Amino acid sequence: MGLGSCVVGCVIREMWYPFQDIPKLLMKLAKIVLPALVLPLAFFVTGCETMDHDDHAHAAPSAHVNAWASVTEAVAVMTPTEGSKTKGVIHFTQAGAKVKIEGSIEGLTPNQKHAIHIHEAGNLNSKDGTATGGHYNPEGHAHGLTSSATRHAGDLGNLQADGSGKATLSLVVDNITVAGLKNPIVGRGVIIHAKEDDGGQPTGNAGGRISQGVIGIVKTAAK
Ligand SMILES: [Cu+2]
Ligand SMILES: [Zn+2]
Repeated sequence: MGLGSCVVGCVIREMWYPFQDIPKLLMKLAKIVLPALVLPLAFFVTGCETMDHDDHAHAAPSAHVNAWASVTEAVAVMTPTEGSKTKGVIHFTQAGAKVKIEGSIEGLTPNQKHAIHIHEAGNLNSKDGTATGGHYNPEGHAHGLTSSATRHAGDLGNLQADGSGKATLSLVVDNITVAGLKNPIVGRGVIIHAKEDDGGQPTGNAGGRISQGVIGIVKTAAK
C-alpha cells in the first residue's frame, strides 16, 4: 500500500479530517458552558449572590472546611441586658482538641455565683437576652454542670463574683470547638444569668439573663 493506492477515499478522508471532531467538541463545550450557567444560578437561589462567582464556582467543599480551620480564636463582648450593669469580655482559644475559655466580668452580685452558658443563637436583638434562644445543645444531652461529662455543649458552669462583683473565668473544655467540626461555637450567643446554675433540669434554675454577647471571630496573624 503506497501513496499511489490512495485516490478518492484518501481525499475524502483528508477533507473530512478537520471536521470529524466537531460533534465531540460541541459536547465538550456543552459540558463546560452548562455548569457555568447553572452554578451561578444555584448560588443565586441559595443566597450567595453577593459572593464572587469565579471563586466559588470552582471551590471544593474541602476549601470551605479549610477556610474555617484557620479560625482558632473568638471573643464574646458581653453587654448588659435592660436593667443590668453586668459586662465584660470572654475569649475562646482553640488549643488542639480543647478550647480554653478566659474572661473577666464586672457588675455581678457580690460574692454570688452566676450561671454562664453558650446559647444557640448569636442574636442580641432583644433587651432581655431571650433572642439567643436556649442552651447550645447539638448533641441532645440533658443540662449539666462542667463536672458532668454529658451535658449541653453550651454548659459552662458558674462565675464566682468577688466582694466587688467582679469575676474571672478560666476553663478548658473538650466538648466544643471554636470553628471546627465538633459543636462549633462561632456565631452562637453567651448569656450570664442572675442566679447560680445548680445543675437541675432543664436549664439549671439560673434565673433571668443579665448580660449577653455573641461569639465573633478574632482576626489572627497569617500563619
Ligand atoms: Cu443560659
Ligand atoms: Zn444547659
